[in-house]
Amino acid sequence: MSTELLAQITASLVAGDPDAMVEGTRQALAAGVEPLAIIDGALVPGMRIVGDKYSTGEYFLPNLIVSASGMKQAMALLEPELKARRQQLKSAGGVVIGTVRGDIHEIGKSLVATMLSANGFEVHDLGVDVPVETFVEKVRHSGAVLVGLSALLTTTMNGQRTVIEALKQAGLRDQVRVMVGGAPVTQKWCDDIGADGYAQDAVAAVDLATRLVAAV
Ligand code: B1M
Repeated sequence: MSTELLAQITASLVAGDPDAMVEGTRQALAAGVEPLAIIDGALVPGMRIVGDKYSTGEYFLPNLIVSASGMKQAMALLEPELKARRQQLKSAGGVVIGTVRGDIHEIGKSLVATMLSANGFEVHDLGVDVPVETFVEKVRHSGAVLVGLSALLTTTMNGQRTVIEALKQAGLRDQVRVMVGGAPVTQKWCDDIGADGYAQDAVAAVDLATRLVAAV
């Protein structure tokens, strides 16, 4: 019964049907399936399948966005249940992420944040137009091992360099790895500003984050 429910949730996630996914999650909880089992046994494998299909060109960005949004809705149902049971997701590492100051583009950054969260990272999403000091303070107080900086404008890209410099000034640069991304960002830019890695999309960001955290 629970195996069937989990398979249904995975199938609706892969099919891009958030309503069915949320309903399936509700039914699984009502049937007594543990929230962690729903995450590990249905949602994460489903997101992995979607990511693989995107990587091979079978799925496109809209598929990723719909599935990520369904995953977010399902996680919103599960998080209070997890807290109530005092269960913790096995964290793959803490990540502070945001779109840099002056830039309000949110969709790509949120997609990366959701994919990281779906893959077990403890994500502190600071939102958009994030002041440099907010990144620094969050790194200082959260114990995160990774910082993700998104920028969509050529005029705001330099904000990524500014955050890296501020982390150095604060004596925190050696504690964290810095990952950058966003449409105008390139590997060359990443190297120029002294970031640790560049990912061109949300799936690549999960791979990169996993590698960077393993190297901390
Ligand atoms: Co804006 N905008 N926009 N915009 N906008 C672009 C970026 C632009 C390329 C459009 C164009 O002219 N063709 C252009 C930038 C030109 C440039 O600088 N080179 C532009 C401009 C000029 C502007 C304004 C200045 C327009 C104006 O007001 N005159 C203004 C700036 C506002 C500001 O930020 N201060 C502006 C405003 C807006 C809206 C508010 C209307 C809206 C944003 C709404 C929102 O986010 N809530 C918007 C949108 C929607 C876009 C486009 C059309 C789409 C962006 C998007 O969401 N893509 C965009 C054109 C384009 O990119 N083709 C454009 C989908 C998203 C999933 O992809 O964000 O690239 P993306 O994220 C990808 C990867 O980049 C990567 O993974 C994501 C998922 O695959 N990635 C990361 C992103 N962050 C990452 C972080 C990582 C790793 C990977 O690690 C940390």
